[in-house]
Amino acid sequence: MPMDPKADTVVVALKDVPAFAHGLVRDLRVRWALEEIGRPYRTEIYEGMKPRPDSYRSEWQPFGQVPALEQGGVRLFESGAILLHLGEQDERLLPREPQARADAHSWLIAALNTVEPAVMDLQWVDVFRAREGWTKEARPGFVDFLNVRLRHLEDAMPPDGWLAGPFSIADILMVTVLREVRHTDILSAYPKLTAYKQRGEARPAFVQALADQTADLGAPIPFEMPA
Ligand SMILES: N[C@@H](CCC(=O)N[C@@H](CS)C(=O)NCC(=O)O)C(=O)O
Repeated sequence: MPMDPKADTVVVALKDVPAFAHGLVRDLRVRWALEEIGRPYRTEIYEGMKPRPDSYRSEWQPFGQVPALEQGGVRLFESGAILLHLGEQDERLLPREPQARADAHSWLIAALNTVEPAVMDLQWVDVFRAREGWTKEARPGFVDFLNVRLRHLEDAMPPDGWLAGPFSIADILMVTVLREVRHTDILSAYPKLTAYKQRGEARPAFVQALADQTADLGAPIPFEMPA
């Protein structure tokens, strides 16, 4: 539980992804949320290194990405939208007290729209375009920009507990975004962020979600960026 081949909730995920993506693929966010509320789900799996078929783009996700979710005859995509959808269904994911709920909304969008772009800039130069000469020149600027974001997040982070008070979908988003810099030691300068990420990763629902995702992913495959 909650992975169940007979479940009517479907999470679209990937298999056979490169090592740098193993454990980071964004269906983890959806699996984690479903684990938190004990909602059974099954997965529909696509090949990570092949373009998804046109039918996937027309029927599930217009950009061919994962995750996507089907539940009760409704399909949706974008991890943030999926988590908001699930949060509406269960207050263990989205608190009902007005200020806590507003905080959860704000932090969820901040994770996606303020912190993750800075993280992705760094992934871009370190992983996706690592072999291109311009990345050496661009990297210090991207690191500085990410550090500004992380310093402000560190300042706002409670010493223990969660962004909106109770644990919420905002934490699923923020913790999974912070995991995306695992190829660097950049987080070690931020003790509250480091502890927060560890608190998230210690939750039984996260541990189970990651184990189930890892089982679906298969072994990491070698990945060579074009020279
Ligand atoms: N903004 C999207 C991003 C989804 C995304 O980047 N998914 C990656 C996996 S983590 C993907 O499907 N990559 C394959 C591709 O873009 O073809 C979300 O949060 O759902």
